[in-house]
Amino acid sequence: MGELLSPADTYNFVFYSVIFLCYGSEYIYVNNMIDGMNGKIDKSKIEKFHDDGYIFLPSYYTEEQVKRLQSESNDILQMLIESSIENDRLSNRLNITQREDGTTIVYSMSPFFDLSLLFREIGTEDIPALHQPLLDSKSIALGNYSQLNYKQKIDRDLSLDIEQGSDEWPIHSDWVYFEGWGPKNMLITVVFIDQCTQENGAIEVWPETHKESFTHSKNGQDLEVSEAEFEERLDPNEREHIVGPAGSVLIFDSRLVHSSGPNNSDGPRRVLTYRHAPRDNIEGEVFEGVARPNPSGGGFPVELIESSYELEYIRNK
Ligand SMILES: O=C(O)CCC(=O)C(=O)O
Repeated sequence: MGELLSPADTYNFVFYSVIFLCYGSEYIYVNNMIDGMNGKIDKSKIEKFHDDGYIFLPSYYTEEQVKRLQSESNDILQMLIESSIENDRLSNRLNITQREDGTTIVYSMSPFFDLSLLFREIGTEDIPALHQPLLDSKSIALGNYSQLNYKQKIDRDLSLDIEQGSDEWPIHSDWVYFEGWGPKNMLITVVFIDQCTQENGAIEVWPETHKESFTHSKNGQDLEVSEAEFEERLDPNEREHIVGPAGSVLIFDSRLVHSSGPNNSDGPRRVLTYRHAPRDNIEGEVFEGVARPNPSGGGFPVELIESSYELEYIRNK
């Protein structure tokens, strides 16, 4: 005859089983959901980030938050265009080009950290929390190297000198602009203010290219992967278009090769592109989650000049 468990043993068995079911399963849960914002950065995303060089979080921000992003972008653009007209000079924050088809298009705008508390807080609070599980470190926003890429047509006559160009971004890695002086392990984080589609010029990435380095050549003011390297080492079939709804977030390693085509739609294709680096890799001062890496690489801070013109416009309104 087998031995029966004593009442004390039965109690212990039940007690420890309950403890294991509660705390054991929580332990597994905690380790699968590596403390990302809203649990969105899980282990598989961390692996993808290291393997492919990027991750994509569709609809990260709610529709309500997207409306705030859009209205902030509209207000800033209106202020910069109106103050440029009022002062009869194009704001140095704005990069506006005239395409071959005659369309005037706002390509990019920077710096913006001094113009928008909303955009600054996204860069100093939301994004560093998303980066934490990817970097294992606190990330710091590089304020003067973050920009808003509008890809937005302007219908009115600005009566200002606008250079001929295009709204395409050449095939490049961002790191080549910083190599030799910039903080290591930089990340690029793109917040979709509008839906991004192939038609309106969504960003395209070449997965895994962050593991190699590519020779770039000059194309006007931009750098792009040299033609020979493109032919030899990049397969257009491996390019991925990162399409998704407004409010989505794309995070990629600054060495990843990427580009984007023209906006052939009628609406804007706006994205915030933030540059961040781990705190330990930044030399120089950090203030409230923002750094201006040294040397700033851009001469005199643009915002210190531009804000005087912007205030003049607001005062005259
Ligand atoms: O906004 C885009 O379409 C691309 C931006 C980009 O490539 C960059 O900022 O380096």
